[in-house]
Amino acid sequence: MGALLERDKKDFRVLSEEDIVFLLKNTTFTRQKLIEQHKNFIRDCPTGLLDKKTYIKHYQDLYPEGKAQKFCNQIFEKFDIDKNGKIDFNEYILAMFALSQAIDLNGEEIGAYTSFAVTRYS
Ligand SMILES: [Ca+2]
Repeated sequence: MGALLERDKKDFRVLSEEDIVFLLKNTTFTRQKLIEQHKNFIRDCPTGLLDKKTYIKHYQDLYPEGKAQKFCNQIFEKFDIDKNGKIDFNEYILAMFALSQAIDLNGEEIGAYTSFAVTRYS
């Protein structure tokens, strides 16, 4: 988990070889898919970090009648692994992988989060 813990000096806009190796080891995504996803992620999050406010706004745009705030807080906090208040690319990919494996979230949450992610980053 070194790539997740040693972050003080990290430039979150850059997808480093260390990040790629870490994500290849911890997910089933291919190198090409990671590079493609990173381009999309940076297009939407130029700093390389997705903050909760932006995440909630995107969700509200997609589901204007939903109760976005509470739902988004739960999902966001679950995937903000280092608890710095932002989701970086590694956390995003680990979240996408976890959701693709359908672990410990109920079906409704998986459906809604996946819809958000697929719309934004595919
Ligand atoms: Ca984080």
